[in-house]
Amino acid sequence: MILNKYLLAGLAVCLFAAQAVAGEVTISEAWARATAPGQDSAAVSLHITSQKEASIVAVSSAAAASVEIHSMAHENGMMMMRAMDAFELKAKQEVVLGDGGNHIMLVGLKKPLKLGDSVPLSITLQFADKHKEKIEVKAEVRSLTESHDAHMHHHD
Ligand SMILES: [Cu+2]
Repeated sequence: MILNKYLLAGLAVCLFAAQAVAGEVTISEAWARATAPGQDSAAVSLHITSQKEASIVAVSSAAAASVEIHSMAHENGMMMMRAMDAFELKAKQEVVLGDGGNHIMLVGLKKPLKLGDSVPLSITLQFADKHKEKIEVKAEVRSLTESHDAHMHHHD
């Protein structure tokens, strides 16, 4: 049956969607932690490398009402998170988002993130010459106890 064939082709694409390459930009190791009951926001970790200087100007996801890029900074002895309008990427330098530092935040999750789910993200980059590129990536949902980054998220 033709329909089945298309569905299978779709699945095969998803298997390696955790790594996305669009022209000059490589994104890998995209993942999010499964949410705890009542949690309606979640951080997404990923590695991103751009061959040219660029900035992340927008992130969206069908899984959340909005997606923000958060910076982390120590202020008056407290760890503060702040939404950024754009996140700069230097040429050929891998940036790790989420590792207890700057991260992508899904705000207003439409449903809890469960182990084994994948979260679609669409990341828009703008280059120095003003051209924009949109990259689709799927973040794999790992278990709640995944200890990749130790910091806890407290919004509000
Ligand atoms: Cu955050």
